Amino acid sequence: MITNALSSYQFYSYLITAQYTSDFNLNFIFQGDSSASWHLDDISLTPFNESNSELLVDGDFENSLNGWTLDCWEGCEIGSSGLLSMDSCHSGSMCYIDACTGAYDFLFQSVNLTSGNVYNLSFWLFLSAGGSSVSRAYINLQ
Ligand SMILES: [Ca+2]
Repeated sequence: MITNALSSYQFYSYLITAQYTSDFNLNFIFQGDSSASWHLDDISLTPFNESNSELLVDGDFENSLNGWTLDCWEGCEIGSSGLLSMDSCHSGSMCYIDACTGAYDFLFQSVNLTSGNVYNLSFWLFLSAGGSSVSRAYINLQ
């Protein structure tokens, strides 16, 4: 879980070992308020030491969210799932920002991982306006 106080883009990188062979959902779950937006860009998931073997589609959000599924919690107003933005992106023209106020919006993509293999997940994340006590980001692969 990542909380507030990201005054600029931060780079996150994790090594993950698949516990079994299956399709997994890579989930980004954001909770925010009306004053701040989570900005997400340049997501990468590759086999360890194979940085040219990208498993994700449109991890840089330059291709119209192709490959991604968006959703929002029922506590959000209808239609308030996240969206593409041209504001304060890490690279290129577009990035993903959350839009739900007070509850959660979701962004996920399915990837197939092989049992015992190690993967490197990385992404850039920025919270505009400093956020608040309700600004949280959850990232998981399940
Ligand atoms: Ca981008």
